[in-house]
Formats: sequence, structure tokens, C-alpha cells
Amino acid sequence: MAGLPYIVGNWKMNGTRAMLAEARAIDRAASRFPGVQVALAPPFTLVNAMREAASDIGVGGQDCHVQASGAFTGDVSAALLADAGADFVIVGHSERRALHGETNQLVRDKAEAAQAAGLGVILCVGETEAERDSGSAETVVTDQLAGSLPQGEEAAAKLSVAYEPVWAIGTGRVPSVGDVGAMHRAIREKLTATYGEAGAAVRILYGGSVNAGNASELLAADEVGGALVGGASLTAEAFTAIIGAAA
Ligand code: G2H
Repeated sequence: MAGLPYIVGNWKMNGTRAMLAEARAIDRAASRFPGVQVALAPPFTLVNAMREAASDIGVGGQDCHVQASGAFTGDVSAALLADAGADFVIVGHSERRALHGETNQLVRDKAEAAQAAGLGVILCVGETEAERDSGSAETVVTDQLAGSLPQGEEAAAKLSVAYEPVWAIGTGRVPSVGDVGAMHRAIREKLTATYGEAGAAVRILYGGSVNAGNASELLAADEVGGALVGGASLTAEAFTAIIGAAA
């Protein structure tokens, strides 16, 4: 496996200030598992408060704009996230691709802007159910990577890829361990073809309905270097169990 297992919670559009209590509890739990790298991506509104409330976990954004600043009402740049204390940002989540029309090129531009601002990047890819059923899942995912992986000499250094089958997100359904391993091996091949040796160190996370019950099995699949967790990251109890499964 490339580096420590990386367990990242994506709070999506959830998280009032009251939920900082969960973040503090997750932070305390993370300190008991030094062999696991733990992070949370709250809504923008909580990034700074979470950074100040937690010291043992990474804190990141769920999206960023490609420009550093300017007249872009409602958007948040990577530079602003970094200024708020973020360490990383998620780009290309399927909810952004589907609901906001984000293309591979835009996702690549966001990843490159984030890295230029000093942030780590978690770049998401994944096939729909129809694409899985038609046998084109690997082609779809490697095409997404071809179009959206950041370019440049240092691009692989602060990069993780999250494989999130769209049909597994929030549904309680997960691929077989064999299918996860096969996809992660295909992603690794693409990463080494793109970045050479540096591609071997990029962590590949699995995401989509990860919970305390299935985490051990999914994390043991080939080339799985961690998990991107949605619903089960919203409480310290559930997320801590997943962190424990990665230890
Ligand atoms: C997939 C995942 C987090 P969930 O989107 O990115 O969400 O674990 O709720 O399926």
C-alpha cells in the first residue's frame, strides 16, 4: 500500500456548528490510531472552525474554483480554502459532475489550481450503474482519469484518487471485493502510465456506502489505500469504527 491508510469523511451539505462536537470526538479517536491518516471535509462554513477545533486530523474542502480570486459570486477558491486552514480539497465528486455539469477538463483545472495553492487533492472518478452493466466501467474510469488527472512534475506528490461507483453512493450497495480490486489495479496502471514511478505512491481510496460493517473487507481489497466515507462519517461512533478497521 502507498503510505498510511487514508480515511476521509465527506460531510457533503451537512454540518452545523453543533456538529463540531463530532469532529472533536473524531480528532480524539484519530490520535489513538497514529497508523491511520484521518481527515474530514466539512461544508465551507465549518472549515476554519474545524481546523481550530481539531489538531490530529486533516481538514479539507469539497470543491474549489479554478481561479484564485475575482468576481465569482458564491464560489470558493483553493487559495481561500488554504487561508481558512484547509489541507486538501475533493474535486470531481460525482455529485459535482452530475449536478453541476463538471467536465473532466474542469476537474483537472480545479486539481491543478488546488495543488498550486498548496492543497492536497482527492480526485474522484466512478462509473454509473448502466456503465457497469454494459461492461464499460474500467474504460469509463480510465477515460475520466485521462481527462482529469492534474499534469505537471509535482502533480502526483499531493494527489489521491477516490474510486466511487456512482451506483454505490448513499445506496448501501457496494461492489464485490474482486471488482474493487480489479478497478483499483486498473487505476494504478493508469497512474503509473501517467506519472511513472511517482504514480505508485498515489493513494487510491474506495468510496460508496463504506460503513463499520464492510470497511475491513473493502480496505483489504487490492490497491485500496483508504476510504472516502459519506454518511458514516457524520457521527464519531460510526467513523471511529471505520478508522479502527483501517488500523
Ligand atoms: C460517496 C461517499 C462519500 P456515502 O459519495 O464521498 O458517500 O459513503 O454516503 O456513499
